Amino acid sequence: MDDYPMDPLRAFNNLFPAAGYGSLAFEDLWPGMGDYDFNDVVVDYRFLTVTDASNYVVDVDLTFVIKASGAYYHNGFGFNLPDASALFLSRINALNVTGQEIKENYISLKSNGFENGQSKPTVIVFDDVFNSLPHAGSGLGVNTEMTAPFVPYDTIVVHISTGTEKLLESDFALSTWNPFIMVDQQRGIEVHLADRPPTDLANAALLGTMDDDSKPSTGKFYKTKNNLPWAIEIVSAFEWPVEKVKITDAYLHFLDWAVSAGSAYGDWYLDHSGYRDRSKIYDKH
Ligand SMILES: [Ca+2]
Ligand SMILES: [Ca+2]
Repeated sequence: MDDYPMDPLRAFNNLFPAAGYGSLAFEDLWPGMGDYDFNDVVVDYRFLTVTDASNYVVDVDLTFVIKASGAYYHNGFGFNLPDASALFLSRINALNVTGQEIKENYISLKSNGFENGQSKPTVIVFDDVFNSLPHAGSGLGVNTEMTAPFVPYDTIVVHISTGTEKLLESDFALSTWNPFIMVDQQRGIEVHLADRPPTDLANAALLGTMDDDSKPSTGKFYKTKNNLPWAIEIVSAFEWPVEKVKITDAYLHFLDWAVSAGSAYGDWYLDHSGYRDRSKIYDKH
């Protein structure tokens, strides 16, 4: 059952999600609603954790496929690991993160590649999406307008090595990762999935302003009064709306899903009859 029969250090591959890629899409005008087209940053992800015969983590490859940036803003993207164990935190200086695409001047990293000033392990994957998806010369952003040229997707692989530390997959707790964008190179403006808290470097004074109804005391984050989110995560490839078209006009049950706080139409993103207006979904590859 060994995935690496010829390698004494490596034994097993562990994938998250278990099959295929997960997909994230963000709105970047938080705490305002913006145009709600959910294509301002679109990123797919898959994490490969390699463990040895004793189930200790040897290394982790986090693959990110950057697909669209329908935005004026030069947004960045990262994540933290809110449930990393006390052991992980005590050993973090011995770990090493490589492969990020950090080219601007607003991110401060420790020498081992994790972000400075964070109580939870935090990795910044890229600091400006347009470094990955160069603007093609026409259109607002990249890969959201059918009349603009298609720009090939960009893949970034972030590698975390454990050195000689003996950490289990459960010490990383990758499955409860907390991804976010940073808006237009302003480190303090983070946009997270619904009910996921900001990191230590976010400007908490923005919570609960404008259209945002975050209430940290009750665990409500990054949702409007009607529970509309600014970021979504689905377990298959997300086909995003074209520029400036509301997701609620492209995905006809998105609103039912959001206002029900997820209890209705959990499959809103699938291609079932009556679920989509295909003319409002970007369709260039
Ligand atoms: Ca938008
Ligand atoms: Ca957009």
